[in-house]
Amino acid sequence: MFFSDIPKIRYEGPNSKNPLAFKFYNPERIIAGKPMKEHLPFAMAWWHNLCASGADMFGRDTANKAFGAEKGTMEHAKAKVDAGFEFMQKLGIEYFCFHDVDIVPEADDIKETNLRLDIISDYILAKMRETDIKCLWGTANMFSNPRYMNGAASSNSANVFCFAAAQVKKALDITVKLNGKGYLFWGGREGYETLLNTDIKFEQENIAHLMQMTVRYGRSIGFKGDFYIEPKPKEPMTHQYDFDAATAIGFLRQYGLDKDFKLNIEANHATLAGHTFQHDLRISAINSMLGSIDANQGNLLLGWDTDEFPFNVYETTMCMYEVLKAGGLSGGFNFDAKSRRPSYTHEDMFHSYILSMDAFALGLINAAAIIEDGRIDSFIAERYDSYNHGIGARIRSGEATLEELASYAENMGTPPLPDSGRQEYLESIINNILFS
Ligand code: XLS
Ligand code: CA
Ligand code: CA
Repeated sequence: MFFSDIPKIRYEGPNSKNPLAFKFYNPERIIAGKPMKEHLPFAMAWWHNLCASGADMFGRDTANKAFGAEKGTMEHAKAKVDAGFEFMQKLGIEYFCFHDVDIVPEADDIKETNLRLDIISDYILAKMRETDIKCLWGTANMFSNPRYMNGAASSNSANVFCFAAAQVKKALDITVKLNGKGYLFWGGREGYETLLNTDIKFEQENIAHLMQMTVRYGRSIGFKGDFYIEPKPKEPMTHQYDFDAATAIGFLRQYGLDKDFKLNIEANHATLAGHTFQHDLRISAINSMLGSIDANQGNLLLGWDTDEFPFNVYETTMCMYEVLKAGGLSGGFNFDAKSRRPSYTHEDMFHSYILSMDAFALGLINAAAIIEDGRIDSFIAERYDSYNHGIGARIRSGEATLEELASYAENMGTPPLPDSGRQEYLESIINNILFS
């Protein structure tokens, strides 16, 4: 036991003052026809929760994530599994996500790294069988090691491409062994610093080659889940190819990958792209590609990815509104978030998850209430009413011609003016629903 001073975290309701209890996340409470925990398949991100220790560009670790073992050893890798499963069980989290190098220390020789991955995945599998904890998705870290400085599949070096392929193959093997629901590509280094040394078309074709090979291999070993792309516009590279949801969808369609891939949308990446979180969720959903979510929030005062634990209930509300409208996620809500550097104790790890599981529970409750209330949805429906009949219906059916519309406009008499957008009225409805 690594967290012996932390009890099992239970729902105590909004009046509880117990810092180690949920105030809003009540897993069994029925919302919109099913229990909260089914709407909210939460996942623990192995890297932030069990590995990241608070180091930043200017300072060393503040948190102790040794879990009683020497870092960089297989004993430490196992201790992280033990700590992670204890952590998830105490919070009632049913899924985890991992990179290959989160779960074992990478060796100089890839064959040795792969042996370590075999050992640790056996160990994880045994823990999964003792509990009801499952794997949401796995991925290969193709951005930390210096060999990936120019990208992985987009690298100028064919040998680096092969190394990336080897890592993807093994990470996918392990994901399949752990019965993961998805396999993720986040192209952190798949981008460029300057066009003076870059052939974008060549690089994008190579990224597609790796993904196509991965789909073929994955299906050949029986992987039935979704592949995911996680868009991010920049950081670490100046420009990343999977800029946002719309860009990633265009890429997937161009290379025939859209049937096998969905998107994993991260809140902080959407805001870095100059969008709201809700925007990228909506773009994914209307293209039937909303797969999974990396649940966090950014700091809009900063220009980089801060991976904060979500706290902003307006954001979680609009996120859950999109998720409910999309009929739920085939993936889950992975807390790709880290406690702030000065929040360095083990207790802070629990406070962070309690904060955000409650924030998403509130988001779910609010979103269901917005839909139930109906004023927003009926406003939107009425806003487009001019397309339900007459000339509007002809435009929608695709029957209208440009000449017909031009002559219609010429004979209109009074020049047209659309109805008010009523944004402030609609925002007041949201507050009315949230705070009554
Ligand atoms: C980094 C990304 C990364 C992916 C997984 O910004 O969020 O953590 O989710 O590689
Ligand atoms: Ca992420
Ligand atoms: Ca991130």
